Amino acid sequence: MELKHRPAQPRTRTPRAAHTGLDVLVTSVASDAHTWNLIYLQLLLEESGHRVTNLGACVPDQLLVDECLARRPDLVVVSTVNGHGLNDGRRVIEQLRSHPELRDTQVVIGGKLGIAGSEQGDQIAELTKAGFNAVFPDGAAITGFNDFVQAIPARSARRALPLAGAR
Ligand code: B12
Repeated sequence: MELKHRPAQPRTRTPRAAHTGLDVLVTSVASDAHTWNLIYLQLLLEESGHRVTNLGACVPDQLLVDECLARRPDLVVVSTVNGHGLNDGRRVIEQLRSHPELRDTQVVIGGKLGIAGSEQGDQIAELTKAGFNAVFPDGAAITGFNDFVQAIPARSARRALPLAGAR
């Protein structure tokens, strides 16, 4: 619907944020059909000024790999809540890291990673060892995730780094 009267333009402009926002891929894993976790993460990230592509639930491994290779996101956020996160996560990160182009991509995983009562400490250790940059189990404060994301420079900014510091 077209607006007949345009609302008045604000007189002042919000100063541009120093952080220009990241290209983020939000995804679940092949076995997981839950979706509200993904919507939550998308809204959270968009609210902080990031651009989100949400692949949705039950994402086949190869689709995730293909999307990462095609989009080269600054950050991949894997969410899983059905209790199979440890196995799914290990398999997915192994496939992503097997591509040289994705070895340095920031990839995190979070949610209800195992079934109730399973050891969160072990899950974090295993998933980190498998190649995730960070693991956010259920119950972890969301501020930890926000701080982690905020510390990632966008790829455009990384390209502009002096060669000595670039990876
Ligand atoms: C709705 C629901 C469903 C719906 C999903 C519909 C849909 N379109 O999403 C349906 C009916 C399909 C479903 C199916 C199943 N479900 Co279900 N489901 C739920 C329920 C009731 C709510 C989930 C929800 O939407 N929460 C709202 C979102 C916003 O919150 P969230 O998912 O908890 O995510 C939060 C955090 O985990 C965190 N988070 C998540 N990911 C990430 C990632 C990062 C990086 C970070 C930082 C944070 C983060 O942030 C979110 C906000 O706090 C929960 C129980 C509950 N009360 O949580 C069970 C639950 C998740 N389901 C469960 C199970 C077992 C199943 C089934 C296996 C049941 C079955 N036997 O068929 C199937 C699995 C299907 C599959 N293939 O995955 C279990 C998982 C057990 C576990 N992990 O210990 C739960 C916990 C129920 C229970 N108590 O047993 N489910």
